[in-house]
Amino acid sequence: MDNYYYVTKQCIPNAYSIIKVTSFIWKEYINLTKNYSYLRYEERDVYMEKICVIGLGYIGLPTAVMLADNGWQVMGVDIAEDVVNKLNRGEIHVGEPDLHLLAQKLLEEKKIIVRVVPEPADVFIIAVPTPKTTINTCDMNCVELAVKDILPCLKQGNLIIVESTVPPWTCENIIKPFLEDRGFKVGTDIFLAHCPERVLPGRIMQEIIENDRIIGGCTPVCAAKAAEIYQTFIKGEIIITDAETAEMAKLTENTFRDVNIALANEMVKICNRLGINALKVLDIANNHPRVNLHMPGPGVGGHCLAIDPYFIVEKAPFTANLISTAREINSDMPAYIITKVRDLIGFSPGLKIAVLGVSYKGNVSDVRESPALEIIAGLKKIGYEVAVYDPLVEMDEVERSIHNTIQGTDLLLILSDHDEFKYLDGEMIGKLMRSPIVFDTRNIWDAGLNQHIKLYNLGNIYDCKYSI
Ligand code: SAJ
Repeated sequence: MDNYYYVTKQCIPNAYSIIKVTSFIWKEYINLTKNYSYLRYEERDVYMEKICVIGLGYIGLPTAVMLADNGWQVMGVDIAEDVVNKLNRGEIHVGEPDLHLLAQKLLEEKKIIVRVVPEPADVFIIAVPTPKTTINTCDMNCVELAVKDILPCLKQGNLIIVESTVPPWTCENIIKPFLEDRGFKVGTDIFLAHCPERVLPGRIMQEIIENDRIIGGCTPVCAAKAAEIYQTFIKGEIIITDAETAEMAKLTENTFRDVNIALANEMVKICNRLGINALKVLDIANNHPRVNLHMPGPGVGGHCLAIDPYFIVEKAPFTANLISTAREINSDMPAYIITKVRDLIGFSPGLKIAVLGVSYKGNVSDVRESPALEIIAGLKKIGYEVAVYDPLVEMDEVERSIHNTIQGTDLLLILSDHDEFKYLDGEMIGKLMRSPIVFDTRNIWDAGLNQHIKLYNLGNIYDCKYSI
């Protein structure tokens, strides 16, 4: 940047001053706005009344609920008719603690109206999924469709907020030109901001209020307008920046976590080779005040960590080496677990495995990108008989009884860290299983006094050859 200023200063003295002044205004603007205090609904800009939330999934529905609960008139839109019909019947399809009752109440009171097609509003919040494509790039279809869908409703003064996770420069280089091609000047006619969601599934209803919020405006005015919306329900700090910084910051947060978990998973592989207990190593290393290693596990799933880092790689494929490698390490974990299962019990026809947990992590019902799915499929492919239990997941192959799942099996494989699995009755396991071997990939269970159960985890798995 210094070089840029220097070159600019030498060549075009006026341009240099303009850049400096603009940067000063931006910095001052940030200082002015970052200390926003909680703004009550009545204190808001009166011309903004109605908010249309596009996409009523894990993020859109809780956002619509929070806004409606804080006085906004909310219209929720989803292209999936069954979602709209369910919500109109008061059935809440998102399994998130503390969401159901509040959502039902607001729907009943018509404070949230649900539709398939958007209608004119003052603010449009886009919270649709951005999955990855088969070549690991961001699939922008839903975002593009959402922007196209709101076009007929747009009018001067509208604010569009993108909450969906997107690659850097999406607002500036894709959405803004799209709107400007239709005659709206962003920053004067219409306002555009990226305000990424940062909430943890399982704690969405708390974190949506308490977490600090990044507001990335295409212009400072866009950011200010977006901040005004979030101030009505957010108690955390509002961090104002530009759209591309917000986009990149969001991706960086999830990438940090993915890379950290990859290091822990790689430590497991290395320690297992060296005959050292990786879990003890990580625990001791974390005792250092400046070390915070995450937990190793059967793989990284969900719709965020397993996907978002690719959006950085997509933009800088030859530079994002560490990020790509971390993704490879984490994506390889299901295969590693399958190999360890084979090491543990060998293979012969008729061997039975009970899998506990299908969701991508504990206490959620979400199975998107769940490593458990890959592990279950891989075990079946080898020829093991696999029975699956998950108290939170409704799928055809998921048993409803834990007893039936465990009965007569040769290995109990824990893949999700649900609270229910932390308190499994060792005596019951010992009695029900044909050979009582437990492989706890989440390190959540303790066999206690049940000495006859062979318990393995990612720490002592090096010691596992042919336990049967
Ligand atoms: N996992 C490990 N080891 C760990 C932590 C997690 O293997 O130490 C695994 C989990 O089992 C799971 C995956 O990683 O399979 C992701 O789980 P998570 O709890 O780390 O994250 P998500 O995907 O549920 O939510 C993340 C959060 N991001 C951060 O904490 C930086 C959340 O705040 C984001 O809003 C969310 O992604 C999102 O929507 O982007």
